[in-house]
Amino acid sequence: MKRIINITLLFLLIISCRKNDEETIEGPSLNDLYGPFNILSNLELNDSVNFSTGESVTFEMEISKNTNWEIEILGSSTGAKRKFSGNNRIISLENAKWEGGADAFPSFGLEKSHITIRFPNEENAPSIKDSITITGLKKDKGTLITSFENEFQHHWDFFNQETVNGSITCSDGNAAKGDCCYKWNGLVNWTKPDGTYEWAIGNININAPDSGFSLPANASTLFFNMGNKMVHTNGINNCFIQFSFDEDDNGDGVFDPGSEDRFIYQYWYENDQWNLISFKYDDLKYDSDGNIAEVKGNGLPEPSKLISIEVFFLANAATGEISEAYADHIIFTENEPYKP
Ligand SMILES: [Ca+2]
Ligand SMILES: [Ca+2]
Ligand SMILES: [Ca+2]
Repeated sequence: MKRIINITLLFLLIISCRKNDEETIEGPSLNDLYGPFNILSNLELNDSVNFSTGESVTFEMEISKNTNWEIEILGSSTGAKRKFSGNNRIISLENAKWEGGADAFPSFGLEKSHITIRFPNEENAPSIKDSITITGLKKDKGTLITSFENEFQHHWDFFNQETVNGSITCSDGNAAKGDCCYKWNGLVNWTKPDGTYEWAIGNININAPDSGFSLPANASTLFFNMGNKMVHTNGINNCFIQFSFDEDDNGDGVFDPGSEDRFIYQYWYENDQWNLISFKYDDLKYDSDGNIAEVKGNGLPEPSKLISIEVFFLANAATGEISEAYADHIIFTENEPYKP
């Protein structure tokens, strides 16, 4: 009896599959899948794009079949990169609309951008090359604290070891965004009086102007973001950036380290490229082990009370190496991390 039911089920299954086959008219045609590769309509781009006015670039092409395609955009002077990929026959604003962003730091500048379109699975397909000049940058969403483009502000502070240069540098092609960033470089190779190796290289205190940072109040939807690159350094476990976020909990206009919140966040070296450090401001209430952080104030991360951000570069002097690091583009964003 069981066997008969199984056979009946199998029969029904075959019938239903057949029925489906006959009625299927949606989905790719055989030509879309296996036909010859041709470009049916060529890419046509304007010479320039001004992202600051809301313009965007749409890559529109039609090819004869579904096959993998990749669009790569490369900033000629910044080296910024943006990639799109897909496997549809139609390339359009649905799958290839560029609004001026990069996949990671560095960001695009006002520059010529080289575009390459490839079809990696088609042996005889040409790679298509074009270019477009960026005449206006995309507008950042969020509250920009600084991108170090406007010189050292009078209300900031800094410290460098005697053997370290730490300052804003411009026009050396090293910024994550814009023309300038903050750079530390120097050799610190001594021990402290207690015999342990020195780690401090240099720091910068981004103090709020008298008017405050004007941040949104909700810590649970606010992200802190900064670009960071550590090079010529001591590698994994030997260098890091430490942020201190000082809050004026009682609102008297000064930070009292004995009774107010100083939240600490450490970002340890991962690689020698630009990285986006990004985290939710509210997460500062936890330490790196996920426990409630020990602070001296009310223990609540409160963006509207933030009065100073310290960016501190530390590296292990025991390695005897020159330490070099860059910081750029400190910006708060709402609901999601910054997009370079
Ligand atoms: Ca910058
Ligand atoms: Ca205070
Ligand atoms: Ca607080």
